[in-house]
Amino acid sequence: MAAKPPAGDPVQDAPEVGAPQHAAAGLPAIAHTVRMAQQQMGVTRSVLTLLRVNQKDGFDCPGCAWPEPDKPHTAEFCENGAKAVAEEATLRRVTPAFFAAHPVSELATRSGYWLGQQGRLTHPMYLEEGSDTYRPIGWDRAFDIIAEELRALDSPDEAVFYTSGRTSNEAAFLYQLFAREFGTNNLPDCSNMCHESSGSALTETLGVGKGSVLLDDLYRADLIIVAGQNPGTNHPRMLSALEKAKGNGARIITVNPLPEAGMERFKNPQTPRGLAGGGTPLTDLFLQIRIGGDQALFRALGKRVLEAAEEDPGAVDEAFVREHTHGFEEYAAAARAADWDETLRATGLTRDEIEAAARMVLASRRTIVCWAMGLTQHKHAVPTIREVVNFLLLRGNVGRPGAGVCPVRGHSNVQGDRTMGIFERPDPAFLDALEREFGFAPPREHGLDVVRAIRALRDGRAKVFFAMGGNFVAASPDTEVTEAAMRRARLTVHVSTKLNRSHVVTGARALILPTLGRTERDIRGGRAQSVTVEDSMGMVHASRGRLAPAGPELLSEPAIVCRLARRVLPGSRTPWEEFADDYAAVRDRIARVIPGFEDFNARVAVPGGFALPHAPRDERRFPTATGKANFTAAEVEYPRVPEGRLLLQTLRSHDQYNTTVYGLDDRYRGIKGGRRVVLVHPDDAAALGFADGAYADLVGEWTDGTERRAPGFRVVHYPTARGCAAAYYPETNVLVPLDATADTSNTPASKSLVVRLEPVTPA
Ligand SMILES: Nc1nc2c(c(=O)[nH]1)N[C@H]1C(S)=C(S)[C@@H](COP(=O)(O)OP(=O)(O)OC[C@H]3O[C@@H](n4cnc5c(=O)[nH]c(N)nc54)[C@H](O)[C@@H]3O)O[C@H]1N2
Ligand SMILES: Nc1nc2c(c(=O)[nH]1)N[C@H]1C(S)=C(S)[C@@H](COP(=O)(O)OP(=O)(O)OC[C@H]3O[C@@H](n4cnc5c(=O)[nH]c(N)nc54)[C@H](O)[C@@H]3O)O[C@H]1N2
Ligand SMILES: [Mo]
Repeated sequence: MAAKPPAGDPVQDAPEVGAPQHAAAGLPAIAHTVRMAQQQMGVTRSVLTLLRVNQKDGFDCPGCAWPEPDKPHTAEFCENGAKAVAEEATLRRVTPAFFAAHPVSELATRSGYWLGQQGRLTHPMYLEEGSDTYRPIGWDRAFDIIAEELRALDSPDEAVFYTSGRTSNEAAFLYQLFAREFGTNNLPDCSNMCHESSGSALTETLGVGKGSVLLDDLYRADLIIVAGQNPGTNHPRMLSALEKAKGNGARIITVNPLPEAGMERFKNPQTPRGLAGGGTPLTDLFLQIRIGGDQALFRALGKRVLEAAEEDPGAVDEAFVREHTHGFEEYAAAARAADWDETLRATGLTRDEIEAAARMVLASRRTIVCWAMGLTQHKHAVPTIREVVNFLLLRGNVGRPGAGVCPVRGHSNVQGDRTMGIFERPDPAFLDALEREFGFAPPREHGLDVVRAIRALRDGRAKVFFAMGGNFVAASPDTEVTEAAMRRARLTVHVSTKLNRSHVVTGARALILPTLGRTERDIRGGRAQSVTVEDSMGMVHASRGRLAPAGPELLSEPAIVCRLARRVLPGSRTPWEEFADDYAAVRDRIARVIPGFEDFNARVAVPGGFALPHAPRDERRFPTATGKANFTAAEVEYPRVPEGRLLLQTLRSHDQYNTTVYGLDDRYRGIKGGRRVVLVHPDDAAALGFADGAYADLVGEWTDGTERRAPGFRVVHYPTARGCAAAYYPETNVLVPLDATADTSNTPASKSLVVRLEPVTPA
């Protein structure tokens, strides 16, 4: 077996491995922040910029969707928020001269890390059919090309309009309006790959596809269960909230196949104890679950609650169940029948561990469950999240203080984009409201989500792909299939801040449209404009950039949509010119179309913004088909893995933001200088014959007999759950079959892939 990466390894990757850490943040986090920020922005700009993050008169952090506390610290400090800011506020530039020197065929051989490190895009660029080099192009000409290709389509449904979750409410509202006036609901978004399973499960069971807790509820909870989430890396500010909750007496159960440092101990860099002392231990009980075992776990906890109610009727909140829920009997029968042997097989836990968790559940009057991608990206993700709801409903833990469901969103405005109508299956009431307000007949047929859009491109049923942000080619599953699908398009267009893989795997013609980031001043109609965003808890607030734009050619996202709309829809009665220059006018329309936004401009002017209404949280009203909160009684599912195979999850390192790689380290997991690593339990690795430091290809085995290969990974002996493995995304997206998706939500099942390791022999 090779001791070094095999020759021809596509990425310059030489991981060094040390011991995983047991605490997050502290002084090293500050040191890393300062270094990364200065490399990208220089000293003065770093200080000025970082002081503005998440302040009431500043910009919303382009990092995650975790809410701001009422009184943010002067520097509401977060290492990974700072990296996201530095990535955007960098002083490096990708100019027309850069493109002249680097043909597309060359850029296509570069790693995503290298592409992103080149800096901010400064000019609209055009790749002519048959050409290998992007050339600068004027905005008007760029819009002409898009209009030309859109008009040449046989049907508006041959166009796809993708959105990534950084887009502001105003831009998102205009964008979906444009797509629908053009005539299609083909509005896939990153949510389709992210929390769609949460939205599907919560809409069906509670009537609202969003979380039901506010920050204050976390501070009041007795018990917080964090399942399938790594907040130390992906939502670092959540650790401060958990620390505060613990200070108020909450207990925490962590459910994860990996022991994540951030959930073990938090060294709050804002407190002396966090900087110098040992920090705060967060997790009281760690359940090291097998990948995909969560539905079985929550079913077993429900079973224990029902059994406890036989002695203590108070164990089940009977009044709540009677008054507010539907389907209890059927669920209770299924839960009582849950089989312990199967539960232990599915979860990989011991009976004692589950009993310990059940005691904590029964001792808690107010319980919250938080989750992220560890629950949403499985074949049975939707029934898993429905099971979380069952578990909470039993003890009346929805719609009262200190209790509820808390799906923790990813992108900073992914929740707001959906509220604004970025959805391929829009609610008819929303379309009715658009029709009334703008006087056109919106299309009613459902559009394409991410996976269906890829199939449509692959099969030639979609011909124009337009992306409002994101990196579709790298973020999507089945990289080879997706790239081939993209290359079949007539035209691909990306509104972007940074160079990425999606700019170099293109349709016959391609455009890059450079746009402003969150941190930048947006002057339109002679005035500094602000935009709004909605965080993971349904709080809406304003965001205003302060930095000089990365270049004079950049246009804001709202302005791009408005100019495009006017060019494509010359007869449209929508006042696109007015909207482009006055975002408050857009907000006035949002206020008239979307419930909860009444008086939008006035309410968002208040520092801190406002909370959107949430019927289950505010009034225990459940706008579901039954008018009640629905228990569901699905069969318990869990992944079955053949002998000699592992179940692979694809996850994030500490130095990346989705497809944007900031650096090659994963500090908390003890990995340095490389990303092609696969974490395997030492006993599994030994049984398979892989020493720590050996190299292997990851070979995915899909149910239809096809295989997919990701070459050259260093095997790292790591304390993950038995039978499980972990490796970083997007390098492993090549292993995710396009058809491997969650039932109902159609989210790629990128957290449960059956793989075998094949030894790599030195070249
Ligand atoms: N710095 C930074 N911040 C980010 C992002 C980023 O890339 N970088 N991405 C943003 C986005 S879009 C999102 S969606 C979020 C993602 O936030 P997370 O969901 O925290 O992201 P992942 O790295 O995918 O981590 C998944 C976690 O679930 C665990 N897990 C995997 N499978 C299972 C399972 O079957 N059961 C259980 N119980 N646990 C499991 C993994 O071990 C891991 O701890 O973060 C957002 N914030
Ligand atoms: N295997 C695997 N695949 C996954 C996941 C996984 O866990 N495993 N996670 C999935 C998840 S949760 C998500 S959310 C998706 C992410 O999918 P995407 O949202 O499509 O991907 P990002 O990497 O976040 O997009 C980065 C690009 O966005 C652009 N950008 C950044 N800021 C702005 C801005 O303000 N405006 C505009 N217009 N552009 C901007 C930059 O050009 C940058 O290169 O990936 C999914 N894919
Ligand atoms: Mo996400």
